Amino acid sequence: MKKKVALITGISGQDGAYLAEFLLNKNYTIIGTDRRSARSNYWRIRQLGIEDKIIFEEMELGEIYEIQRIFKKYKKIDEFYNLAAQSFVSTSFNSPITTANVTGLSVLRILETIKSNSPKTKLYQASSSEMFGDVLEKVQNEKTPLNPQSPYAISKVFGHQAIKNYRKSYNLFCVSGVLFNHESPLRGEEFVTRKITLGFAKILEKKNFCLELGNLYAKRDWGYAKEYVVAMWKMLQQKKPDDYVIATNQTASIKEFINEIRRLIPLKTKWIGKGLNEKLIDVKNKKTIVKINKKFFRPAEVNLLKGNPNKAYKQLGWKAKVKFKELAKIMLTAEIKNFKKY
Ligand code: NAP
Ligand code: F7E
Repeated sequence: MKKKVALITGISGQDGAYLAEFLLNKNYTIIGTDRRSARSNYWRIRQLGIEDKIIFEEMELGEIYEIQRIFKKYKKIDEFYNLAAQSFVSTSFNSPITTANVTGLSVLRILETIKSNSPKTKLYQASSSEMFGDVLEKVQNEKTPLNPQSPYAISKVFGHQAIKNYRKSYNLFCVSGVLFNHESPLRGEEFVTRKITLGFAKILEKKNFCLELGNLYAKRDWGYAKEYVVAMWKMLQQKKPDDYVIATNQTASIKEFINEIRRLIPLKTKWIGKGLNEKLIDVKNKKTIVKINKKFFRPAEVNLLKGNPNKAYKQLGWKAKVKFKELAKIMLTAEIKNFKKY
């Protein structure tokens, strides 16, 4: 049987790396695309030991001609996973137009290219729980109304609606995975879970490091990225294209995530103070190890996310095994191991 060909945009990101690893194990040929950059950014792929197994292509998502060029070059692309995005919510407030172009409009460029050049290609779009924003239902599912609170989330809503529209209008096999936060040791250092695990590894190592954070009380439904990429693939193996929520159905605040880390480390710590003066201190020497910095607050916050993944369970047979407590352990353990290595 001929090998299936999958193209992954955003190959250098967390999900791109895990998805490539997963599909390689399923014997796919992988074309990984990224934007031109002066620096190679393949540390995740190298860490997974799969760099030699991927065909890398430069593809500027801002140019429809670039996407068409890749389709002309490869002729048969069975599955297209669109994971590239300006994915950091904070940055989207400072760069809203770039975010809308990359994260939102690119989806339309890809859809138009598939419609005209390769209508049999199946498309996965990386939608996001951020689209629920200031939530209109306590637990969010595929039918929950969207109420985005950032330029990032607005851009994702655009992509999400474009997928639905092209599926209906042109009968394309295109799906959206509405993924809730998913983390791992390969998470970017700017995202809060990784910032916390890296921060605590530094605290344990250097002793005089202080971790500065923003809003400790926002709640997220945190899962493990390695499990979430499996759901992406499953969505493209269904008879009919559809959208799915992927989540753990558990929610916890940033403070609760830190409290989980506190249970894992050999330091006696205590929360003191309130509001901007809230701190975590080392009980023994009274040093501050976590403090609040206003600069990490967002102009508009998403306070609560909790997903209902029942549809994915029933139709895809997918269920999250790793919940946030185990995730904290996986991430901290990897962080400490990395510190020892270097
Ligand atoms: P990530 O680690 O931030 O990776 C994003 C990828 O997009 C990187 O490969 C990055 O390339 C690429 N990218 C950024 N700007 C680009 C541009 N202008 N042109 C082309 N590529 C660009 O994100 P992730 O966590 O793997 O997430 C994958 C996708 O799922 C994203 O679309 C994200 O928005 C979405 N999502 C993520 C989560 C989550 O919790 N992780 C949840 C829901 C949805 P560089 O290396 O060059 O920067
Ligand atoms: O923030 C709060 C912050 O940046 C989580 C992306 O993958 O998931 C991610 O978006 C929460 C927010 O992720 C800091 O205010 C407090 O409430 O880790 P984050 P995110 O914004 O939820 C969704 C599903 C995506 O689609 C996105 O692409 O943590 N928070 N203090 C902080 N956040 C950061 N980054 N840094 C802090 O110091």
